[in-house]
This record gives sequence, C-alpha cells and structure tokens, in this order.
Amino acid sequence: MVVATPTPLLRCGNNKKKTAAFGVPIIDLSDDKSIASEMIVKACEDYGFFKVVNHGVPKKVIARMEREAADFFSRPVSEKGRAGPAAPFGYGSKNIGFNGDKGDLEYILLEANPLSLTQRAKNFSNDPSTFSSVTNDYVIGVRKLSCDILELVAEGLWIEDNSIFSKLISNSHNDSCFRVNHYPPFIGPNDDEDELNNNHWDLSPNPSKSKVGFGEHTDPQILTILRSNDVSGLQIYTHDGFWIPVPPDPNEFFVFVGDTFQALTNGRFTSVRHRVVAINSWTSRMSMMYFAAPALDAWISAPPQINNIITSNIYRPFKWGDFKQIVYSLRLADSRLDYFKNHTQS
Ligand code: GA4
Repeated sequence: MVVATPTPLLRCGNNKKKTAAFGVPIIDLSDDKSIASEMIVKACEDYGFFKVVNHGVPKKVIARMEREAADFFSRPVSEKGRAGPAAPFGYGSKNIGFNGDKGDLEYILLEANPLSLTQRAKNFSNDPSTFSSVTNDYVIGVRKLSCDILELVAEGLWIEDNSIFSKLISNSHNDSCFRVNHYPPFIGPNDDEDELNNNHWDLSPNPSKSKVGFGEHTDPQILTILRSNDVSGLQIYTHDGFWIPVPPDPNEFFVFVGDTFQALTNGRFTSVRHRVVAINSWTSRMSMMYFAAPALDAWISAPPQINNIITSNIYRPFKWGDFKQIVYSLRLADSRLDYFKNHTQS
C-alpha cells in the first residue's frame, strides 16, 4: 500500500519556499503481491523513487554494518588514508569520480562481491574477517531485496518471465557495488524564517548558504537501495521541478531507479535526480547504498513487452560495461543516457 507522508515541497530556481503536501510513496512488501507490484510500477513511473517497509533485511545485519562503518570513519585521518584513494574503489574524501567533482564527505566504495570484499577488508578493519563477513551479509540482504523488487516490477508490467530484470543482478558476474557515505556535522548560519521552515533552507539548484554533501546526479545502475541513519540531507528532484527533502528513516530502505532501468523500460521509468545537502545537525549523516548492476558484458535493451505497437526504442542496445565507461568519463551531474539515444529521437 502506498501511503502519503506530508513533506514540504520546495520549488527549484528561486529561494522562496513553496510548500505543498507531498508523500514519498511507501511500499509494504508484506502486502498482497499484485498490490505491491502495481504500486511499485506507479512509484517508478511517477518519481523513480520510493520507500520499502517490511523489506526482510534483518535488523541485526543492518546494525552490524552500521557499526563496522562507523568504527572505520572514527579512525584518525592518517589511518583511513591508507585505504585510499578511491580509484574508484577504496576510501575517498571530498573527491568524487575522476573529473573534478567534490563533495563535503568521506566514503568507502567497494565491489559488492565476496572475493573482492575479502581482499579489501584488511584496509578497513583490524578484524578483516569480521568486516568482510558483515559487509557480505549486508550485500546478500540488499541484493535479495533488489531481486524481490525487480520481480515485482516485472509482474506489475505484465511480463511473463518475472526474473527478466532480477537475473541481471543475480548473475554471478554482476558488477554491483556498495558505498558508505559519511557527512560531517554541519551548523549553518541562523535564519529565523528557515527555523520556521524545518531548517530546510536555500534549496535552489546551486545552494549558496548550505553545503553540498553530494552533488546532484542520477545513479547509472539498475536500482539503488539506500539506508541512512537518522540525519536528514537527502533530496530528490521531481518531474515537475521540485527538490524534495526526504525525511530519514533508519529502519527502512529507499529505492532509486537508475539510468539502466530507464533504458530497460524504454523510458517508462526515469532515473531520479538526487543530492545530499548539509542540513543543520550536530551529528554526522551516514548512508549506505547498494548499487545493483548487471555484468559488464550484459546487453541492456528494453524487452518487447515494454512497448506497445506504436512505441519505438528510445535507446539503442548497449553493454553495461560500455555505458560504465561513458559514466566515468563524464561529470557527476551529466545526463549520460543521452549518448545511447537512437538518432531518430530528438
Ligand atoms: C554515482 C553513483 C555511485 O555512487 C557511483 C558514483 C561514481 C563514483 O563515485 O565513483 C561516479 C558517479 C556515481 C557517476 C558519475 C561518475 C562516476 C562519480 C562520477 C563523477 C559509484 C557510480 O556508479 O556512479
């Protein structure tokens, strides 16, 4: 069932706040399958974003991952630095990607497969076997959640083979990755009007008073599964031009449609633009993202069932590995899928 959680809406493009009721779609995975699948498809079409409850990932698995990551970030800078630089995997601070993007954060980026997690664990913990087993358990939990969601999507789209999308990421050569972001506490200048507006201030496209934790972008993969602690900062951009603050919820997961899912659905779903802006808080924000990606040599093209007779393919088929190469050659905020548009499309 999708429930509306009222949240203020902030129009992009000026500093005046326009508020209206908005609800992040909430999908209850314990609901009847046909209801959940219909709701997920609608949320993917309308926002490319939703929250899942009754997700099945054990609380203990989440808590242990949170503890391991917090332990690592609490270490001295000199020690953490030994796990870097992120190229793209490892420990990173301030620099995002290879083309000059910066953010006010530090992070860990890892390949989400058991072999690589085992090999890298020694850089992140004095007890590498615990670190790799905790991370692996978390990845297994969120991968299963991604597969459940992708199967529900296929059902909601009336595709006979309900594993058509999920098999791309359950494939043993999947290129999924796992990231933990750590944003420092931030206390900004005092502003009475802002206080009245829940401290959500200066949410224009280029915020001047607030600090950008992670600049606006879409995720290139199929799906992203995000979980954070209780500190806010995440915002999503809606189809009608609003930046919306997403209230954090440490017990649940948020799901983002990525560019590859946009291509797999021939644009029926659109990847959601999002960013993290530092909001007044004495504590740091920590978020964990699982980016569900296919194997490098997997072909990405929309199955014929997606299109009705008159719809032509917006994108030409591409391999995930080729798309990924383009992704890393561009800046964070760039629209990467345009490179794979069919020439007949405007
Ligand atoms: C955004 C989503 C994931 O965090 C990520 C990021 C990657 C990186 O940090 O190395 C990228 C970014 C992300 C998209 C554009 C490129 C690549 C930084 C960057 C500037 C791990 C991913 O897959 O793409």
